[in-house]
Amino acid sequence: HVVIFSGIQPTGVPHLGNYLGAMRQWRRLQDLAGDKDKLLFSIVDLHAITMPQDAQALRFRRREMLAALLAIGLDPEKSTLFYQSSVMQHSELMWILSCTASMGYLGRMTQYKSKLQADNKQGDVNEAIASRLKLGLFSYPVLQAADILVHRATHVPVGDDQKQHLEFARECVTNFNYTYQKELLVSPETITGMSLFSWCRSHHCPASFSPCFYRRCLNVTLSAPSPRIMSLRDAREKMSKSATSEKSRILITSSPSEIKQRINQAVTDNWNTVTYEPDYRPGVANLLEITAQCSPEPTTPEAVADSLMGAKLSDLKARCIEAVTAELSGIGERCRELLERGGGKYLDDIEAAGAEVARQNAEETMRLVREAAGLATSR
Ligand code: AQP
Repeated sequence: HVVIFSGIQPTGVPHLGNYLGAMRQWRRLQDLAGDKDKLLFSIVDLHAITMPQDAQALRFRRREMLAALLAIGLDPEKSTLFYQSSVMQHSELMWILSCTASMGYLGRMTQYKSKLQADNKQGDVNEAIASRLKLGLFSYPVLQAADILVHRATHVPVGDDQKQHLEFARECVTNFNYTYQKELLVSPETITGMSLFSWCRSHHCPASFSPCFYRRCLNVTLSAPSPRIMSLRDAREKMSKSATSEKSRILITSSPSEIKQRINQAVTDNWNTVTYEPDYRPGVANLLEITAQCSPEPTTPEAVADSLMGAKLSDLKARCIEAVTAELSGIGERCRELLERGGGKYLDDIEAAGAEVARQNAEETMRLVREAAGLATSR
């Protein structure tokens, strides 16, 4: 059966990019999953500390992220929700995978390279950059691979920006299984329409079989493939929690007036028409993508642009505001209410229960891994 794993860093309130690129997909998969399918969603605090974090703030942000996941509709009865640092097996497997992972491959990761370039802009020489960059940032994809592999995930729904890291996780499986001569770790699929289609076929899931989880997932993922949502200030960069300008993002807890303000202030260009040309008009293309993603019926940015032929950019912005406001309606209130419920105890109890399930699941893998690697198995 299917094991779905994904994670999100507790580095601030999630934004529209996190929501459309990953979290909404998680909710849809949860709603489609059968009794035997496992869904695990982790708040990955160990990843968050690859950048400096204040301990107190991190503790708060973990809870805040849990509240956000519940507020968008994840149900702890159906999905296992837990903090990464509650399940030490993630870090243990990371070390073991590090021993067979290639430094060369890690060095080619675009996320790492973009951090190098960001530092380079400040005019430093390479040696100084290398000494300032931390090992954790370099080996981040190994921990990400461990997160997935320790739960024997078959499918990993992530945003478009994470596809390269998923490739690396598959590489870790090959290296580990080859080194220890055992088909022990499971190679995960990135969830896109096509990957589910091939999974479905290779598992002889007949097209006529209904209700079939894979076919239903396929419909969802094909009708709304994972988009990459860009910054509202500079549409060549992705929308990000940690970008300095607050105007660059829409939080999922934003009020209707905040949504309106952000979209009205979004940087576009000087042509007062609506066309979908991502290479020449990235700011307009981003608003079209957001509008398409938030439309009640599945549609594409091209179709939204066609429906606005002859209209002005202010018409596109008005359409975008309407769609986003409807999509995010109620999330902010639910989130605030959950954070306050029982003075935080409600959230802590949900996490404790999720962490216990995740620990048991991870331990099943780790027993086999320790055995295969000749490590101590008594715990
Ligand atoms: N702009 C985006 N468009 C689509 N998907 C996105 N994701 C992130 N940004 C976009 C997806 O959200 C999931 C969780 O991301 P994360 O918090 O674990 O890390 P991130 O990708 O580094 O996200 P941020 O918002 O940019 O956080 P910071 O600023 O803390 O680094 C992932 O599946 C990601 O693909």
